[in-house]
Amino acid sequence: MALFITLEGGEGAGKSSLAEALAERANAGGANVVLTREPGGTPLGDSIREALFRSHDINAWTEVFLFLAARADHVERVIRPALARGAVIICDRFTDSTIAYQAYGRGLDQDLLRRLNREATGGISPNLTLLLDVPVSLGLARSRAETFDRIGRESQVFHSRVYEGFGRLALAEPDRIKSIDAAQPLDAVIEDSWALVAARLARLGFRTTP
Ligand code: Z5A
Repeated sequence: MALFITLEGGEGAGKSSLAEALAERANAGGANVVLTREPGGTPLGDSIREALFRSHDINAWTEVFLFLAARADHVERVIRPALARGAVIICDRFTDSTIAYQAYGRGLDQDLLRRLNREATGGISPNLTLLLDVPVSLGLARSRAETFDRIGRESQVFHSRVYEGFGRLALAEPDRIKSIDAAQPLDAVIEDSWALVAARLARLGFRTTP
């Protein structure tokens, strides 16, 4: 049985750091782990990622279709095959990011974006989504020390709308989307997240005490 986990949250929430830690622990427990991200995860997805973040001025719908093109390729080449062979997939961002950033952040039609997400994924949905909840100002401050992409450079008001969007998504789907306090030190974020992931892995028969 496969397990599809996605990590979501605003800029600088700590998703990449957490993804690596979770993958390492799940691997140690004997799972076949696929660590991937969006946009990206395939050669075409990586090219789209570069185009998305290198270009300075992209129309909001152009942005949507680039994210969705990357997603459709990623699902077909990486996610669906991994699910078929029973892997544990840990994916840094997925469909919820499109709703949070393009619907709540950019103000595009949410129902239409949901329909487009369904087309791009063929209806595949994560079993578990960890939403790293960090106040916008703290997340931005963490990321400013790193490289900032085009969307990261949007205003604080934009990032606040995205934050609100993620919160609403979590309220609407409490069984799938679990909020993690990501303002804590990274070790605590990892422990809280691992408790949720380990419970799912244990149900699938994997060791969870590496
Ligand atoms: N996007 C979109 O609009 N629509 C979509 O459909 C999709 C994406 C899929 C790129 O995403 C952009 O694409 C993103 C949303 C948009 N733009 N924004 N904003 P990305 O995931 O590649 O980029 P990101 O979210 O900007 O990543 P990030 O800033 O690197 O954040 P992160 O992966 O969540 O954090 P991190 O790299 O693990 O950590 C950042 C720094 O904080 C680093 O120095 C860590 O050491 C530090 N850190 C992490 N956790 C902690 C804790 N707990 N305490 C202290 N310091 C910490």
